[in-house]
Amino acid sequence: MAHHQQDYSDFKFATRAIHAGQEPDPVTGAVIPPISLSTTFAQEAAGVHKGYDYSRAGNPTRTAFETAVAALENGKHCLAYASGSVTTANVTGLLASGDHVVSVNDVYGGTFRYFTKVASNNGIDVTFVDLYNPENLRSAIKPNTKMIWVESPTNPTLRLVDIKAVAEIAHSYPNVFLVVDNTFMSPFFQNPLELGADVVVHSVTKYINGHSDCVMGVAITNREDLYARLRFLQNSIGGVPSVFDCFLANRGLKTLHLRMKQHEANAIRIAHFLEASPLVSEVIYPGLPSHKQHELAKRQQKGFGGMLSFRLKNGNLETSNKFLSALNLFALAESLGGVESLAELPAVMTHASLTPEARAALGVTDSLIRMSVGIEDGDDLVADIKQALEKAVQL
Ligand code: P1T
Repeated sequence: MAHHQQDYSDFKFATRAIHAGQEPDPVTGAVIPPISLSTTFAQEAAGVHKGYDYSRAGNPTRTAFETAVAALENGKHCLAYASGSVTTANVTGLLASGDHVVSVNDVYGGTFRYFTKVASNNGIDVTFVDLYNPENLRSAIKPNTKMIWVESPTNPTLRLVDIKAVAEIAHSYPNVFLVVDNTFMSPFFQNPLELGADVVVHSVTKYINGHSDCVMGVAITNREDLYARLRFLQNSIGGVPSVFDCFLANRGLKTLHLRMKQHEANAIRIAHFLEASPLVSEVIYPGLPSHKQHELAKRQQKGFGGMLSFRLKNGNLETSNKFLSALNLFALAESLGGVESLAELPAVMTHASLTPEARAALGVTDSLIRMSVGIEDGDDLVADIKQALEKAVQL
């Protein structure tokens, strides 16, 4: 925006992660984009400026981060927000009262809450559909359907949606656009725009920042019409991230490729360990051949990621709590995607805002444990899980 940014689209992921949007500062030569705290920018004449007028509308540190994320998702445009949740609200702001949304049924609890308790108050009708069979989308679409909302893999039961198939169905209707929440995969393991999505969103709070120290979100698109409207909404609603958070997330994403490889290596080890354990009844990880959609995962994703869920044998609220409290390295905490390992109980924590019926239908039971596998030493993580299982589960 302010000065020419080189096009890195011909470069591979790691090069884009480090260079896109990171041109040395034209004034000082600083190699790292400075934190531009200024809320306002001097103009040469009224309305004549260097691309920035007021920081809510645009800020150089935010531009550096947005440019980098756009390059990682192979997208033209990226907009950053103060959280993943306000990103969801801004994207839903593309709709008007009377419009209809079809959402995959197994969404993040906060997204479910936004659709059912906020968007619905604004006259937006949302239908939740199991998209294991993409054809289910066709029967859910109504004449007033405008947006399809998908997560893949879903949070927390790691079901996949065939994004290409859903995009083809969505685009066979006029004025329907597809949004994919790509938080679980990160841009390193999946690029939904290439599969036909119109908008990709992330909770940057997770893998993109990667260090559990800022809350932020992004939306990426190649569509000029959607970008123009989203940019207008970003400025009008004003849910913009702090400049310091933009700096942190920009620093974090430079190691995204290295972190994702280690998250995945550790998750694969743990998934195999859990699957072999007599104290565990089911392991859900798209990288396991036992996962119902393993073939789709291999085709659609560039890797399997660092998230897994599993059920304790004969598990209930008490055994789940025992297991979670017995872990030493895994913090009992919500969130995911940071370098440190976390474990949680979705039924009571991240997915408590689903109705009990919705949780039961999805299999989000009191025995379902979700892990965000960090990048610590894999041997240490397996040993920690082993001792906690032995404390919690008696056969
Ligand atoms: O927390 P926030 O940055 O507002 O992002 C919301 C969000 C959106 N999409 C997905 C897939 C998410 O997982 C989240 C946030 N999730 C958690 C806090 C969690 O522990 O699952």
